Amino acid sequence: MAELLATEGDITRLTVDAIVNAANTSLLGGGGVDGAIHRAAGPELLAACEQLDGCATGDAKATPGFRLPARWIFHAVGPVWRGGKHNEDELLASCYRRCLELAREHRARSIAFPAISTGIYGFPMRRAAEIALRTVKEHVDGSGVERVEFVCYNEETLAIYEQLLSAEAQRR
Ligand code: AR6
Repeated sequence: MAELLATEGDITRLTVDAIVNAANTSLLGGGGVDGAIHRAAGPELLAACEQLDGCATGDAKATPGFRLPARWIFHAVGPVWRGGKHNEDELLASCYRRCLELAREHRARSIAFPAISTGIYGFPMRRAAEIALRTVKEHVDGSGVERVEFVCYNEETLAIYEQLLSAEAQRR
């Protein structure tokens, strides 16, 4: 089983094989982590994204990392939270699963995820974190990924991930 850990910080600064972006269906940039990634990666990223023809919700597409320390960016499109009865959980899980598939295709052995959909898209944090951890645990074996980092943008998010990870460690 791969190492799973939670850290606090800015995902754009991480030296990992792949970072995940919380993008929108246009893949042409936005606010939040998407804006930060486009600023840090440089204008070549937008040019690469323009070639991708958008991305469906629940899916993910890869580009190089350009000026980032990370080699790849996997642009995942999470669901907008609409109360929880519009397939949001499944679509969010699908983002994590698709990113692990992209990791296998691109031979990425380390990957860092932000908390997809929990900012501008309004997905409740704890529910999103549970889905993130469960989906990664289900699909990481066989992906070739050895290290998964859940990057938390604030202390509250970190506390949630750490609690879920330690509960998991006790169960094993
Ligand atoms: N590093 C790590 N996490 C971050 C960073 C960062 N630099 N910046 C924000 N976060 P959001 P979404 C956290 O809003 O909810 C964009 O406009 C943030 O605290 O970035 O999926 C896209 O273009 C939150 O926990 O993404 C879409 O239109 C998490 O990242 C839309 O926002 C995700 O917040 C996507 O919304």
